[in-house]
Amino acid sequence: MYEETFSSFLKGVPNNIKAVSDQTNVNIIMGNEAGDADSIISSLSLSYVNFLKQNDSKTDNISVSMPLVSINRNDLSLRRDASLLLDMAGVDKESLLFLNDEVFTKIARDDKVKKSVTLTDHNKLRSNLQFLDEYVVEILDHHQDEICHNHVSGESRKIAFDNKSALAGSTCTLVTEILMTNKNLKEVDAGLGLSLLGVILLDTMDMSKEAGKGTDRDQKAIDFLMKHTNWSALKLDEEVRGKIMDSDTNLPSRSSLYEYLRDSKFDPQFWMDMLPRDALRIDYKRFESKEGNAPFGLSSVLLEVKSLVSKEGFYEHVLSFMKEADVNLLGVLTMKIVDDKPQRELLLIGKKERARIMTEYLMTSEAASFLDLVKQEEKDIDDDVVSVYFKQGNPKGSRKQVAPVMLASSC
Ligand SMILES: [Mn+2]
Repeated sequence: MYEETFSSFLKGVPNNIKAVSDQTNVNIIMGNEAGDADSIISSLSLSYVNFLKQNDSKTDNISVSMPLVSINRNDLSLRRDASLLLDMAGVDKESLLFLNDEVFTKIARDDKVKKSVTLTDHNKLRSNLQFLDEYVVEILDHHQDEICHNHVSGESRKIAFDNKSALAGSTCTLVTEILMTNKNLKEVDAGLGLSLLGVILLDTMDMSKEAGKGTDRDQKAIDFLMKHTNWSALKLDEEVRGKIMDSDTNLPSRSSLYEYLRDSKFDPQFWMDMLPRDALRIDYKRFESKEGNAPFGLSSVLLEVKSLVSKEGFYEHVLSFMKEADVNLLGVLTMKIVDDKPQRELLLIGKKERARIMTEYLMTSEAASFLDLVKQEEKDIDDDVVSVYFKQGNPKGSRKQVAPVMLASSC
């Protein structure tokens, strides 16, 4: 009997970890540093899906799972979509483990603790966790392979990315695929089904053709979750139920669920009220060459450039953010939905020479041409720093496409 639900399983994790003996391996499962809904939910859900599998094969529990929310505890409230989804799934957010929790930092830093690391939604440890390299045993991702942790290979290295595009719009699709191979599974736990479905819909923009994110694999995962989840067990308050469930079928309405989550994430008031610093760090990733050279940062922001730069103290926040993040080049990728289509812009801020070389590369190189960037304006921020504003013609070019182009420029 597998009474453990997604939410009760997660609630039990801190106690499981407290109870580990010297012989037990702690499997840390974590998403990427941007810590978006996909990163958070793929880590939590993979942990539970593994638990279901382990229960089936009746192996001894020599490994305990430690799913991590890969951001600081106080930052979850900034991830509105993920936060809402966890609430709807009945997950107690307080009992989750976060990047800055001592439970994690102690285990990560203590060489005597037996441990392994599974990366979801990224395939290269963030720079300040590189010391965990030797412990990485598994990768489940849909970003371009950065060819790191090369001791992880074969079945353990699942990277759904090929030729400039992701083969799955969401890591949660890959988690669902693992669930689909579990032959003994009779139905999918309601909280798990809702969490996975919600993220896949967010990441593929409800399989929008214009956005070009969703693939056949995402479609299959969506169909599987819709059909096999025990939706009747979902405990929702009446207001939310009215918003996301179809009252005739008692199944989630895909478009309503998607819109509800999307609106929470894009809420213009939420973004307008936010400090510039928070807008930059809410969905931020740092990149560097294989040799650790030429680092740059990319922040995804759900506001137009015009509104973003009009925030009070924007450029002061940018300069101090870049200093803290230790990068002298920062790209801000903005997106706004207009008529169900993403509209994208890029604001490049950096040391004059570097920003200009990068601008030149983005405007003229073959590799960058598919992004269809058109330079609008260049402006000095101070004696050393310049900002360059572009409109981006290609609505499909998100960070997943822009980052490899900038990395390849080696400028
Ligand atoms: Mn993802």
